[in-house]
Amino acid sequence: MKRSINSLLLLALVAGIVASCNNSESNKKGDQGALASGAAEKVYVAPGEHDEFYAFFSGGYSGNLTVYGLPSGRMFKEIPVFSQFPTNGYGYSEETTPMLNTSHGFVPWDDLHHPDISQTNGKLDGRWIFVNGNNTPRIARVDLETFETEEIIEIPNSAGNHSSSFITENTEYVVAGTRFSVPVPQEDISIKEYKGKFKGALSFLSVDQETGRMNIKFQLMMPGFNYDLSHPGRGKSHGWFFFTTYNTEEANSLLEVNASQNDKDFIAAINWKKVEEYVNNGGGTKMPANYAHNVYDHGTHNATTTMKKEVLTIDPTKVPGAVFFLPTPKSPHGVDVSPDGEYIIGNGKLSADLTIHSFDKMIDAIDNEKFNGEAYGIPILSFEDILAGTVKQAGLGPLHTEFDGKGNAYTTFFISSELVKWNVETREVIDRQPNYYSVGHVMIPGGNSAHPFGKYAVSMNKITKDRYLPTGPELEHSAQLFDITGDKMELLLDFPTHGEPHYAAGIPAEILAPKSKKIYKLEDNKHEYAALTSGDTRVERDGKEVHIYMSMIRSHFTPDNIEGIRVGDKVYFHITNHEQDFDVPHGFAMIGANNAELLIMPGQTKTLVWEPKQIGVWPFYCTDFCSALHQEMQGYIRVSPENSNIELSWSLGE
Ligand SMILES: [Cu+2]
Repeated sequence: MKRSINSLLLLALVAGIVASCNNSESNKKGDQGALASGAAEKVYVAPGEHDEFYAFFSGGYSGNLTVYGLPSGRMFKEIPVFSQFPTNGYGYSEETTPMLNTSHGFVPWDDLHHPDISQTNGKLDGRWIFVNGNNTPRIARVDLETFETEEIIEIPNSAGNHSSSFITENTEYVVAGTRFSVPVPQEDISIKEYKGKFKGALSFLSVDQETGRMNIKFQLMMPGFNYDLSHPGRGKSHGWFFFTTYNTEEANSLLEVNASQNDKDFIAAINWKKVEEYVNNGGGTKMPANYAHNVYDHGTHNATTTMKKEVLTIDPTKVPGAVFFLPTPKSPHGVDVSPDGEYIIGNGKLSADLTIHSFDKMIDAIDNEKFNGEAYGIPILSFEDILAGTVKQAGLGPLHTEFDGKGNAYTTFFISSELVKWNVETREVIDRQPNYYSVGHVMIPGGNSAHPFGKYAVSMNKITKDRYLPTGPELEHSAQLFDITGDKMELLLDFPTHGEPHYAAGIPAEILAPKSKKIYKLEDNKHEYAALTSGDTRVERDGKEVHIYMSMIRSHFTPDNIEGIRVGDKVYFHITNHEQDFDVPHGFAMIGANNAELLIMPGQTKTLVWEPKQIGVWPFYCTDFCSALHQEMQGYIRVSPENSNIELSWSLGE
């Protein structure tokens, strides 16, 4: 019977059948009626009032992180992380381009999947949010005072950095697990040699508790499966990390069929405290590597890149008691740990049932060495020994689970497009609500911590058709907000999200809002090219390089007229914003610059490079409407022929 359900599921997946995706008439009836006005009141945040939660959504293939308010669904900000962002010049200014350096060169894009907020004792502390770059494996740290990307570290020996970036309950570690296994070290071999030769690196990045700085402490070199998602243990399971696998078949072609053969794949249970102890005692093998570590400094307003040359690798069979496989049906995607740390929920995307493992039973089986075989020397536990229970036939295509902190779990079902609420102890389904359509992740603020804020659940849906006015063949993806305070979930709101929303992380506004930075103090500006007073402004020539030390304040640049620039020069505009007032950035754009603009925060210095190719008198201007005389905030640069002897000069108010 199970086999036939699995084959049906597989068929549905392969054929791309999306259930309940097309009946807009009945949907409209379902959404409205008596409750519609009540729902509107629950999401209404009156003009001038603030939302209760911040929600950070991954932008998927936009490479960015977007910030929304809940319950209003209003978008507050887009934070550039892995992609160049013309809106504020990130990845274009001289100060920020180093953030996008990698061992493959400058890579101004990535596919951002899973945000996770830092924790202390299993509670969200709002210091940082970590996100992963999936394509060119990277982990970034965004500071939650400035909402700016402060650090990006590349992950060597990894490919498709998908089971990332999740953190332990005191932010000791951020993990970066590979989805694709690859030869380690990379070599020129036949792809047919996959089985046994490819490795799956699971990287543990330590986090400095003062600065947030990351460092790859060790990489576990696991068998060549696909490591899809991960979650930390907490409470009694603190010290453990759990990763789902698929393709335990180690197929290298037509995975939709060939990686769906085994009835069960694994959740890899990693006792990271044991590995850490092994490493601290000198264990592991240092291996040559080449990866970029990019750090942004808020004092100098500058990012720097360091290329690292070594990484510590661990053979899991050398650390007894540290790594085990938990058999889990079937091609599991999400793995989610209950707030108390006891239940490890594996969602086999080709299984009709949800599998709930017991941490206590797992420890008992390990202590009694009740193993049921091994894979590449790693003990496999027996499914029956560790199973706490199953949620039977809860839906089709389970993906992800979050918790409300009141004993309930909320699981998304991609194929049957629904959110299902069930009781963690009794495994009984309590409620189900349709999603519009093809839901991926669900987020409850604090849902990946020991202390969720179980008021709202947000589903992130892959398909949006017929929910909004059409905008050509593509619609923005969609999030749906549910009130989860009652027995039944209540759909309150649809709102669009930018790019492809994967995971999201939510946090009460009262934790973040009071510490949000309002200006950069000018006296703390340590930028080497800053002009801290208008007296510091000047223009200097060094061969063909010209450095303009410029300042800006409402509503002029100092200087605003510059002569003596020549065709073939490389002109650096180093511009310091002298405002010391909240929310008064100025912009800067130069005609003909093969670049974006700059957006410079109060007290900050940023640099734009311009290589003039044509003689003439060329204007620049402020791009951010800053005052009644914003249009007057402009200037000119005279460009003379390459061989001219016009003297360098600059002026204001003459
Ligand atoms: Cu301005």
